[in-house]
Amino acid sequence: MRTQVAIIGAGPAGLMLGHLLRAEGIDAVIVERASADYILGRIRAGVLERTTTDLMDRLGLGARMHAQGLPHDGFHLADGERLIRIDIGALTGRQVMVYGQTEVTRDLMDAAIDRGLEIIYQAANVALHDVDGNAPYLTYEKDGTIHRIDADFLCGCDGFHGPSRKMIPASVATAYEKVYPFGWLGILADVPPCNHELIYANHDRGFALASMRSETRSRYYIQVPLDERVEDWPDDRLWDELAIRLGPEAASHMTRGPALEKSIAPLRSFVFEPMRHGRLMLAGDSAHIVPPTGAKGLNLAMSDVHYLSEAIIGYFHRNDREAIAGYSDKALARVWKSERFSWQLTKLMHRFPDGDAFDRRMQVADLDYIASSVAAQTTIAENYVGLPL
Ligand code: RFL
Ligand code: PHB
Repeated sequence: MRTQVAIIGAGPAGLMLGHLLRAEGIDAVIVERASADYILGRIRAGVLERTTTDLMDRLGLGARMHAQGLPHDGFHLADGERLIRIDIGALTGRQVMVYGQTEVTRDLMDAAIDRGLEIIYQAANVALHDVDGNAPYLTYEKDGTIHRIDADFLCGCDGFHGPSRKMIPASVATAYEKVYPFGWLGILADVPPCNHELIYANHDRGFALASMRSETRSRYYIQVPLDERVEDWPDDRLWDELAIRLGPEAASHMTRGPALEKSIAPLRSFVFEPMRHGRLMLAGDSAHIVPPTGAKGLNLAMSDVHYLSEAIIGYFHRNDREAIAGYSDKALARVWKSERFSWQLTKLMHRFPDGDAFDRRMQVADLDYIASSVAAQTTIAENYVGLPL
């Protein structure tokens, strides 16, 4: 098979990239290791920046998101008894949208066939070849046969563990990484949220987050040590811990229910430079990871593919080779700003096992300043709602 752009990975990055290219008449094929059901069963992001919702709208795929998603004007930072509301609506004139990654993915998957975007699911042993020559291609196995796709460009949208990033030689690359000494244990349950907005809580026993997917489905997280096991957290223990960490006011509105999903995710900051090598471009989690505290991972994947689609469209429609060459720097400039925000919010809201009394005083001073300064709240709000593309 021959196509213009072969995309590895049908997560949000790969699917959105495929659609943005198809909307400009560029041929694209997505090769995905998992099945569609498996991808739709992964519970991940919940908060969309305006930049992300604008991309869905531009493609004409925002109808269900606007009907079912929850626009939010603000969120809370809690520290002990104190609740600081960040009024993102008043401070930035914009909102975020609470609409699950699962739903975004479903909307993009459902529209693929109609728009001529082919997705090959359950492709095993995907391998990239000749990425620094003029005729790159990939191979994969399906139904006992080896298939080959020749393309002008290969786009690695295959997440943190995919094969694409490994094709960029160490001699030209730099990886920056910070691994945090804790993870997030998440629970999804069909119960109404305890607050109509998100609450990020810094408690003596560790961080907690009250989030949601809809008015009847809640998503909560707690900070746990890295060696914690999900089996050690039966539902009752987890609800008890959430009630303590989120504080009496939130706890009094918290409805308990059986877990639909429960899992632990490690926290990491990671950036891989450059995001292009020859005719291979990386986008989304394949090139960078942020800790989930800032709700930036999915949104960064979307801004990457916005820049990447513009570069590829420039190449095919205007023979603009510079755009391809400039993709990495352009994407990384926004990536690093989101990395900074996610890292700062993580440091502000979590208890670090090696943290001392001074570190804690710094958190309290920071939160005091945020509580009293419109400038500080504006900084948080404009980062949370999403920096301009
Ligand atoms: P994905 O979603 O990981 O998709 C990559 C796809 O590539 C496929 N793949 C392969 N395909 C073919 N061959 C191979 N060898 C392959 N290897 C892998 C995989 O099967 C998969 O389908 O990456 P993408 O598209 O870059 O999207 C990134 C986002 O998924 C991620 O950044 C967010 O989920 C992060 N995140 C959040 N982001 C936000 O913007 N807001 C949030 O509120 C938010 N909350 C979260 C999160 C991530 C979490 N976890 C579990 C990591 C909360 C959590 C708990
Ligand atoms: C979520 O609802 O899953 C969620 C919300 C906000 C975050 C991270 C995760 O910062």
